[in-house]
Amino acid sequence: MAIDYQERIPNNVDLASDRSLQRALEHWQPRFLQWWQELGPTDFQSADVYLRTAVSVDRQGWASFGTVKMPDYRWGIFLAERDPDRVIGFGDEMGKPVWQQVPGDLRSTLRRLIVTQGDTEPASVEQQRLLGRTAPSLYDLRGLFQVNVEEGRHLWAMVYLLHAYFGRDGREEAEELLHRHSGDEDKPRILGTFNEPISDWLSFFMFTFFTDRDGKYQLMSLAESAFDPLARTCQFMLTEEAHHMFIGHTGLARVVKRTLEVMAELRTDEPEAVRRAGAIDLPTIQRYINYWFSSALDLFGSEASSNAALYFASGVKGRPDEAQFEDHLALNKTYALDVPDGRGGVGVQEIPLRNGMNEATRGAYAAECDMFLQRWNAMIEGAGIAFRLRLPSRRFRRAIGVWAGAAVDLSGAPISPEAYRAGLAAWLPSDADRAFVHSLMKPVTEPGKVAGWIAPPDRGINGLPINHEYVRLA
Ligand code: BYC
Repeated sequence: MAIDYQERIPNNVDLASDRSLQRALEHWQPRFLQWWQELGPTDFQSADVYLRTAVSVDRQGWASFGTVKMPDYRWGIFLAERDPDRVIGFGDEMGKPVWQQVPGDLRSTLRRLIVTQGDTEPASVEQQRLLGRTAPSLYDLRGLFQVNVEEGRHLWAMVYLLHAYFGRDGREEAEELLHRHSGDEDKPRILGTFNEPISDWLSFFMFTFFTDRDGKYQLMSLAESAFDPLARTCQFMLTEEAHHMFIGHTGLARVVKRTLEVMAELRTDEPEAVRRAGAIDLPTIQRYINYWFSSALDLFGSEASSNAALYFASGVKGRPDEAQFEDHLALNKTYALDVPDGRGGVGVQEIPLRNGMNEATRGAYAAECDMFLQRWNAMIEGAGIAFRLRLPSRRFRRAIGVWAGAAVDLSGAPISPEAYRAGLAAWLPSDADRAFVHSLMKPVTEPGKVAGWIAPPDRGINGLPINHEYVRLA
């Protein structure tokens, strides 16, 4: 169904035919806009931004680009087309028709997942709200705002499901999504990472690289759901999400590129010399990777999870790209899990495969992250420098799961609590690192110019040149 832009809430779900749902969402809309004004990107609400907006859910030509003031962005409800023949692709209900309504016995499970997913979207906007003040270029400023408006739309995606399928409880949860705030002591966001401030652009690129990529994996899992409206919602969210990760990996590649240029100019690999020349030294980039990767790993949940087994068995949540697996039942199989053995070593525990789904997905995620690190390592090697970027072990600095709180080094080897505490100071960004990175965060607002700590992008947006005025400041 085409997207109806005549409506107050653009949609392709025929909202006009369900008056009470339409009224309920129109009641929520001004609250969302108020939240956007209060906790969305600060300072730039009246700037003209070159943004893309979804105009169709077809794979080809789904977006249109144009200059918009952010509060006028058309946040709407877009689901991928329905496949009338779709059947459940995994678990105990495999082969049966997918659900168009929420089964009574899975109501609270599904609601909790949708609320958890929904909560991350406004959280990330809140985390990033001050970043516009220090953007390294207008190109990057536009990228930040594109991410922000689309995370706002992803909130709409989850709020639609809550309103349309969960009655009064759903409406209450939708209100709560605007009441919890990132970092709020009394009402924090649900998942850990989403309460950590993102106050510099290196962290922003780390976040869009590591955390948005968790988002991709979670959305891919939910896109397999037997609850068809959830699956279709997530399928379309993934289309938008790809650009967020693009911002992350190209942003980090540009940071590394600039650092290598400065190292070549100075003929040094001395971190202090690199810093004095206004670039970010490779060891600091490594410490930021250690921090953001370990933080993102927790977002996959515990290694051994009875929740994950229930999601899989019931059809609520599958594995990313479930079709690529041969066996969609995952019964009578085990997953060999590394666990602390309680004596300072590592043991192996066999758990039912269904309980190990979080860990299997976390493994695929880590492999994808590593692929990008190897690309950057190829750049570093090409520059003749011996340093290599590495992902820390999946056991490192965990707060969720069997390794939560465990004293391990970057390679995952158990160490004494004293060595761990001392090691953390060297492995994670120090106050001095953060102060240095912050000192580089000076806004660059002249079209085509880019801050000295990051290389320019390879190309502009939607075929426009890099020096296009992507944001016209009011
Ligand atoms: N922090 O069996 P467990 C994105 C809780 S990012 C705090 O280990 P389960 C985006 C858990 O809730 C993707 N609590 O885990 C990115 C449970 O609590 P209760 C967001 C945590 O349930 C960038 C208990 O621990 N999407 O989209 O198998 C920008 C035991 O649970 C954490 C989703 O998360 C944590 N890290 O899996 C914008 C998808 N981890 O119920 C957006 C929806 C676990 O005992 N969520 N807990 O009180 C899920 O699928 C699952 O809830 C999780 C956890 C994968 C998060």
